[in-house]
Amino acid sequence: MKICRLLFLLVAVSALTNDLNAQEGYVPTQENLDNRTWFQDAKFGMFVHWGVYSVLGGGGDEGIAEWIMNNKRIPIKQYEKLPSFFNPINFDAAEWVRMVKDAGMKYITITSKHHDGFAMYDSKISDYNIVDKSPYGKDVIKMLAEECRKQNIKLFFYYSQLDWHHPDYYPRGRTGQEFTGRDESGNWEDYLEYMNTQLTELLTNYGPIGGIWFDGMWDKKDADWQEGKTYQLIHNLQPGALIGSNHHVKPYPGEDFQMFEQDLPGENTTGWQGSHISELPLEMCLTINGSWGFNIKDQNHKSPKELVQLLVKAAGRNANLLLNVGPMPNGEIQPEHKASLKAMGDWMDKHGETIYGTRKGIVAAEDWGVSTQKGKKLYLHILDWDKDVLLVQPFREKVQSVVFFADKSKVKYRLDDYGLILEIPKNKKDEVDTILEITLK
Ligand code: FHN
Repeated sequence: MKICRLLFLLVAVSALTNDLNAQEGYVPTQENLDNRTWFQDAKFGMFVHWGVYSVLGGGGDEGIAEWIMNNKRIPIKQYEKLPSFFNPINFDAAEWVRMVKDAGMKYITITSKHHDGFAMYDSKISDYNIVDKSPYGKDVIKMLAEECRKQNIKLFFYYSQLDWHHPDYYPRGRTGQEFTGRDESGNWEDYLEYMNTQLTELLTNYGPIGGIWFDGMWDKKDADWQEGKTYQLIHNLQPGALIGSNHHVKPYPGEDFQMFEQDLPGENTTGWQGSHISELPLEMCLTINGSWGFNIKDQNHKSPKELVQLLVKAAGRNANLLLNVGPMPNGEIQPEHKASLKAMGDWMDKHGETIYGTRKGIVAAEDWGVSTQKGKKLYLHILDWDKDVLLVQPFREKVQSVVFFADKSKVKYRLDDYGLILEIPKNKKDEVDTILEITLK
């Protein structure tokens, strides 16, 4: 059985033509386009960086968690001990998915393999995985996929193209060099074949998935990643699956959404983002504290207010918020992060109507806030404004009514050539987001 399964995988991968660098001429199917709309309506998802690196919890250094192998220059021989310490006995897929739903999130994107090369699922092409190498011995990705289906939450797989463990990830890139202890040799084509085989496993063994979240091309910017072949493979196996790649440049043909790391679209506080904002569905990924993976020392937890405001600011720029947690090695989510997610869920319970299914509104993002819109309903999200009168300009639409979203009470306003002038008395302000609901004629 294992041999013919592997045979099927290898045939599926090698059947592809390999002259495409990007999936030139890619035409998304109607199913894919419908899933893009679903994605844009969903607005809010949970990112999960979980792996054997969580056992080290950052090693007492802030800012490193999933990068500890590279930053602490831990050779493969030593790092390979970690899986034998990884035993998440408290992992409860149902509780995770319930927590996601209670937070108002619609999908999960989890690390199926990160840069350390360790597969968090039952890979047949490599025994460097949670089933073969950890005392836990169970496929957590399978458990999560089943629970997501039960609770109607979509599941995306983060997959690292960068691999500090595989001998054929050669020539090495900017990271994971000689300290790993790998021979200074390797076959890049074999590595790409290996990667495509693992992706085939993820796209054939876990039911319909939301999509693939690639990361790591930036490690070998000039390499021939043959991503067209990979994208075609994915779209052949699951045409509706959405592909995104965190390469920080203009999306390549074959990609279905564009992500921004730790930055709102158009901003570049990290220095990574390209300036290009595509017409594709957009997503901003964000740490809930200062780390992606679990870091025992990291107390830079963002406040629920800050998190809600970033969700709103992203929605006002047509982008989803993919909010990250780094589970602990025992399989639990830190209590501080559970509390913040619950608080966001409470806010979404009351105000979700002004976020889900909307697109950025006719009023552009400003320092005071943003707008979201669904048809004739325009929502002004006033996030940071200490005056009692707000002038929105330009504003050329005809207005039928303006009310405070919270209690539907009337807002005093005047519309003239200058724009829309709105009165916002102090007692009507909300310290997180004062939402005005404008019904356009
Ligand atoms: O190196 C990764 C990092 O570990 C993490 O996965 C983030 C998530 O967007 N992406 C890379 C850094 O750009």
